[in-house]
Amino acid sequence: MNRTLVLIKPQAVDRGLTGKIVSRYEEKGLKIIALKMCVANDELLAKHYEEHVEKSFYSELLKAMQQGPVIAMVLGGSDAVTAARVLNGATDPVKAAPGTIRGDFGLEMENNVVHASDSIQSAMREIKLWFPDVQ
Ligand code: 3AN
Repeated sequence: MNRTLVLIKPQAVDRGLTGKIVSRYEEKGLKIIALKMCVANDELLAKHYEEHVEKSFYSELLKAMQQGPVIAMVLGGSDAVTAARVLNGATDPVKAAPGTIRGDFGLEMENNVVHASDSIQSAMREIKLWFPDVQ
């Protein structure tokens, strides 16, 4: 049993996909431990994407992540980190397999629908950033 941080990105929220996407995780068996809707500020995103801050695509990523509210969730379950990554599919939605969230709902790298922590360590770090009050 572990926990992971999932974000539904602003463009997907704007497209009205929140319910469908949340259902994918719930139907898999992952439990929602915390959930909120918020507009992420520069500081939070710089910490969240610390490995990307210096990269050429960061300003586009920042713009995409701030074009509206995100849905942030803590999901828990048996190997939740891996389960959420597999449900999400490959980072590039064009290459993501059909049946995955990105494969079914995304077309552009900058708007790849969802985020999920890539390791248990990242999950612990990201959950603290987005949900400082969740134990
Ligand atoms: P993942 O979200 O699958 O772990 P990361 O951590 O490599 O992928 O990338 C974080 C986010 O940065 C992606 N979700 C995507 O929106 C964006 N991104 C990554 N690589 C690129 C790229 N080459 N061009 C544009 N955006 C990118």
